[in-house]
Amino acid sequence: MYWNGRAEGCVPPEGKKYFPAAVPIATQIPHAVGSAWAEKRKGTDNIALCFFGDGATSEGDFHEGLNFASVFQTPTVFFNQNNRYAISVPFEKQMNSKTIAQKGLAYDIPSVRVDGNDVFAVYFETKKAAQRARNGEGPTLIEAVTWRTGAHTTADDPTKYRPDGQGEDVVNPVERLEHFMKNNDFWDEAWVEQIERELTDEVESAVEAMEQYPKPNPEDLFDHVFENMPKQLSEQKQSYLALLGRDS
Ligand SMILES: Cc1ncc(C[n+]2csc(CCOP(=O)(O)OP(=O)(O)O)c2C)c(N)n1
Repeated sequence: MYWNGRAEGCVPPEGKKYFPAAVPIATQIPHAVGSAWAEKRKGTDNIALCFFGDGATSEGDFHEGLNFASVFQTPTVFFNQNNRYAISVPFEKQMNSKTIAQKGLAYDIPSVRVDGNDVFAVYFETKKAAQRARNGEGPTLIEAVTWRTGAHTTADDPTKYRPDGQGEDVVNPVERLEHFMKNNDFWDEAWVEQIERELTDEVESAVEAMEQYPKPNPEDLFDHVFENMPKQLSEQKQSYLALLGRDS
């Protein structure tokens, strides 16, 4: 729903505790710190788990968020997906830091760098960090080093900026887990087929349900940004609706 431009896609399903996706890079970081701090003050054992890319760590929001989390010892797990590119900008051109994890140390936040394509390492470190947060031991930063296998978006063409062959040696984490399971006799073909069938059905019925909805309302792009719409935005809205042949 979200990726089809429907505002309903911003509403978490019943019983799930998550925030809508945030398109402005890194704004989710102070949100995660604030919500974790609120939970701490309320005395619950809820924690906030926050995901962001390597590019997000070049934003002020990342640094403000980490500083605040450290000062107030909020139960926040910062999970960095370092896929080595912020769209077309490689890690090395974007920062002089050798790692993302070292940025956490500046804020005295326990920080760890893991192979992000190793399912077990990611699970183990995330679980440990969540436990620390729940125990009142404050925030953790996890840097999971991974690789973006495709383009950033449908408007992006990585062949324009990535050297030929770069990333070819990266093993897909799902395939890696499959090898591990097969080598250790955990692989059950019938079970795998059943899971694949169930998940395909689930995804197909979700797509069908989404397709029943009318097309997104173009006014939603403008209406939920400010409580009182500024003049410039209002003008943009009018001209966009006029372009679509509609009046407001
Ligand atoms: C504040 C802000 N500036 C610029 C953009 C445009 N933009 C979209 S994705 C992106 C790169 C993000 O890089 P990274 O955090 O490494 O995430 P990933 O490449 O893994 O998606 C940029 C600059 C944006 N969405 N928000």
